[in-house]
Amino acid sequence: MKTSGPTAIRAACAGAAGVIAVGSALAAGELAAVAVSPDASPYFAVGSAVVDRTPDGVREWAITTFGTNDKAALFIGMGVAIVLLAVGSGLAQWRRPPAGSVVIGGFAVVGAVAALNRPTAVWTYAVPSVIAGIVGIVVLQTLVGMLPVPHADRTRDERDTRPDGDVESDPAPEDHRVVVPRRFVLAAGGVVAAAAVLGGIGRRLLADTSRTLADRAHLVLPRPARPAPPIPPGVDLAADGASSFVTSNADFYRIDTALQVPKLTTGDWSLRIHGMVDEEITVTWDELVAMPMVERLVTLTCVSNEVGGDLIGNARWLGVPMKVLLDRAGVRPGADMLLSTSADGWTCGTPVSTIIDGRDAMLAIGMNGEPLPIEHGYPIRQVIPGLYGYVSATKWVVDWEITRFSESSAYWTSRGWSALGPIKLASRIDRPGNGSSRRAGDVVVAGSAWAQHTGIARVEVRIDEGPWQQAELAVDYSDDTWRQWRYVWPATKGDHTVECRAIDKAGHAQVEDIAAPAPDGATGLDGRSYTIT
Ligand SMILES: Nc1nc2c(c(=O)[nH]1)N[C@H]1C(S)=C(S)[C@@H](COP(=O)(O)O)O[C@H]1N2
Ligand SMILES: [Mo]
Repeated sequence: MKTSGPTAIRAACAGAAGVIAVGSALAAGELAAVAVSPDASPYFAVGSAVVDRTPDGVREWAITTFGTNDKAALFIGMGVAIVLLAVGSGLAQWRRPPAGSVVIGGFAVVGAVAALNRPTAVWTYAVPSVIAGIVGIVVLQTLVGMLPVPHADRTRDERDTRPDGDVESDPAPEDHRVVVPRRFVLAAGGVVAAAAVLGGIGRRLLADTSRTLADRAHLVLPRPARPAPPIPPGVDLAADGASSFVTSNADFYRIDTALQVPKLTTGDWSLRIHGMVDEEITVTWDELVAMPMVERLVTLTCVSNEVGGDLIGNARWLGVPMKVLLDRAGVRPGADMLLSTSADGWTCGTPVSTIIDGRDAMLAIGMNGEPLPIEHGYPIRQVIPGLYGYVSATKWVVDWEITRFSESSAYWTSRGWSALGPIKLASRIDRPGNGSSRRAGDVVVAGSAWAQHTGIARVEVRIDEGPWQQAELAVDYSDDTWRQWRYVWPATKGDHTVECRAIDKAGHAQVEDIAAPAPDGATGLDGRSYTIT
């Protein structure tokens, strides 16, 4: 049919109008959020709601598949979903007005509800979504209103012969000649340009970390009253292919629920300690940095780390023992949980016993000789040897409530993860990489093993599920850090598998049965396949 061409083109324009309308709505939402809070941005509020509500299976799949790129994957996924819905709203508005406006209004409601559900929300968090909805609907109605209605391109003959004699409104005269009105193209282009500029300004202001970075650049870390023991030679087997003993800040894994990083300064920061305490106190930055500092190397691990995974890192932390602050407030008898809260509302429940039992549980302000990087918790975070990050390592920490496990739960524990999260004994092969091929002869296999706060006593390796053989251990640094190992394998031609297991200083061997990370950490042996030629 000769009229299908113009109809298809106009449908495409309606779809584009939907995308432009939704894009302008998002741009308006970003700009409006500048006046409220980054967490009030409709886009990020919905993203955070998705993060908070993702079912466990999906989350594990996402972390396994995308690792520390899980946030990028979420943004791409949301982008695709939004574009599809936006095209749909444009087409709906064109075919059956005001259906598309209803869809955009629905988006705005979802945004507002998501924003109001942020832990830090006040009622004004809804405002950016409302503004976004209004802008989106106005743009959609304006642009789609400029397109000839779906049936306007039928010829007069076709319309005259319709049996019910229903006569559609006459299209404007220029519509007979022009498939897409010029003013639609002009208006669409204008809106795109305005949305790109204003939305871009909004996004840049929301993501602006310059105040925090300037504060960080001026921060001079105090000297530790108790420095970390020096690292003796033989601790690092990086030359053999094991992960380097100290992980640089740039290489340190990052895991958190923060789609937008909290942007605090030392001046903004204070820590309120309340709940089951003798005296409620608030600690300011100046008070904190006047306290004696300790420096320790501690290996952090994420509970989501798969067997053989890389959600682990070892850094030199500088900070104040958490016990010092608990003692100032005075923990009342019966309290067994420290519920810590981050500036963005994330929560974490830690056994009080692990803070007062003498281990180096600290409120850290330094990481590898620098102030904490923003994404690792600037200006301050918790580090507790022996516990997975989700029950110990609160970044951007601003609030401590002393409470009881029987009365409170935290972010991950209310999503099915275990209340207690001691790190499980584990080991990993770092080199050679899986699937490598090597010449027959001596092949050096190197890796790491960890059992934080217990320590690694032995690592063993087996070839093709044969007998376990002793690996050589690196010099022991401390029970709170990982320990590297190497094994010189007299490799013969053919395809082989190599597996490792660790034995801790309490005499326990690594659990070989395979368990997924949820609810309290993965178990199983790490193995690699090699081809020897
Ligand atoms: N505020 C905040 N702190 C947090 C988290 C979070 O989501 N928000 N995640 C925890 C988890 S699960 C881990 S494993 C560690 C990771 O710390 P890193 O990103 O510095 O490696 O941070 C912990 N602290
Ligand atoms: Mo984690």
